[in-house]
Amino acid sequence: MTKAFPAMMTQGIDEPCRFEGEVFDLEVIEGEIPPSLDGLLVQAVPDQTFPPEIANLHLMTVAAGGDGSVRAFRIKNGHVDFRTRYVRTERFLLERAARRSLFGNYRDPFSDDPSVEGKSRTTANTALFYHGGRLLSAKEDGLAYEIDPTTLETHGPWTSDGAITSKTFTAHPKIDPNTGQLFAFGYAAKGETTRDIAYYVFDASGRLEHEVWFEAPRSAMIHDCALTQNYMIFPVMPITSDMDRLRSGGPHFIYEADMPQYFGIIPRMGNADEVRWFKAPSAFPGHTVNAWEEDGKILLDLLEADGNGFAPVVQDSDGNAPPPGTVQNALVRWTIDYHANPDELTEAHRTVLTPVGGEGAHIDPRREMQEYRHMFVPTLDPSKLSTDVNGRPVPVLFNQLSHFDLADGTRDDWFPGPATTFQDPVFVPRSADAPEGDGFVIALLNRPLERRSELVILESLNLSAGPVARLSLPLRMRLGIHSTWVDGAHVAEWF
Ligand code: V55
Ligand code: FE
Repeated sequence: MTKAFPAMMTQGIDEPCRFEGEVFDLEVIEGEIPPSLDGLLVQAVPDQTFPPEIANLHLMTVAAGGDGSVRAFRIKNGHVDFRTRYVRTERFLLERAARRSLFGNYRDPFSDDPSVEGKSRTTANTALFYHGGRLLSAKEDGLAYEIDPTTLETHGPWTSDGAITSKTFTAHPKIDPNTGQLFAFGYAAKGETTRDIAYYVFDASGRLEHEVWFEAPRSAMIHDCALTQNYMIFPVMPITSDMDRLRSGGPHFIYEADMPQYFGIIPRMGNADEVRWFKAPSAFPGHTVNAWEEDGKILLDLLEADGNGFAPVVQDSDGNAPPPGTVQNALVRWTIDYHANPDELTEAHRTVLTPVGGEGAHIDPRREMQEYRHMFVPTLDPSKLSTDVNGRPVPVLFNQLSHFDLADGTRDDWFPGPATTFQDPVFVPRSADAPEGDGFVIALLNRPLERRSELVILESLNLSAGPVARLSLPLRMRLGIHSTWVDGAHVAEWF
């Protein structure tokens, strides 16, 4: 590599890691790894391989554009082994062959080197999911890539035997725990900034069962979705894309404060003419938390922010973003009657369950598609921010792990001390028949001032007691995106 990374990409602990390899038997520095834990914690990490060679590097490129790297922790018999390896996307292989960056800004083909025109731009860097015996890593701008859960080798893009013709595939599909079916979609399915949505249902083995193409009301991000017994729901976010803006060097997404919130709803096996678009007062939907049906009505729980939830990496059309700490979010419940409600939903259809101040909630997977009680989510307590020796703020995303008991209306937080920031945790039930929410929360904890990372394991229903095990990692773990737990039944012994 003959160039240095730009300053925007070398800010402390989050500078590119660029490392592939393994660490056998991680060091336990406190407590004991629960011996019953058996599985694989996998995380998708954007990790730029080569310095971008473009003039106007966007913040979204820095935060979310990097090559997908898979981090995996194999936990079994009271030990943890670690591996990390890049996804061999088409893009990764092209850049590696050239020994330099060929792709430019986030979802902006106009900023690429002409030699890669028409090549797949996806980095598969956002989330992993396990379905039909396959571990898949996805970013919503391209197809998902299949990864070997032991070696982390890449088997190539997953097309379901050629059946997936959408150019894109969500990083957040949903699996019906009862049938094993996979419900997925791609937005911008006919190419960047198109309004086309491809909706797919796959059987438990990954064979295509149902496919519907329809159009969204706007060309905007649809990052997540929700599944009930009878419906699939698509919350549209108020960050829009536009081909002319992209062509003239602008960012892929801008935030539109006055855009309504839309929920697209299709019956599971429905057709394009059965899609209903419900319009709701302006808000910024984050990740969904759960959804189910009661008395024929859809109950949709999601995190919702009252402003630009992607600030500062996404800005409004004037280039502005609200200062940190000014956008609030909450767990809200929408109650929607697909048959009886008018197209315009109101506050009457929405209940605020609790303020949250965090993102990326996890529930007990055994409660998906039904009423649930426990939610685990990393949160930020803004009164506990730190400065370094020069008085500069320590960059912290989430400084607590929080458990919300929705039945009691209580919360339990673990604050690990000053200048610490959590990555996306997982929840693991203690056993197949343990009560809801009883198990472990496992998370990476970064210490930016020390450029060090730890893996912490906590009792899920007693987070404030602190970890039952703390492991020290000999490598810096730059901020990744989503973590997923794969049960040990699906993962071979590594060693
Ligand atoms: C997100 C992350 C992405 C992306 C779109 O966390 C949304 C949200 C890492 O890439 O492409
Ligand atoms: Fe996400």
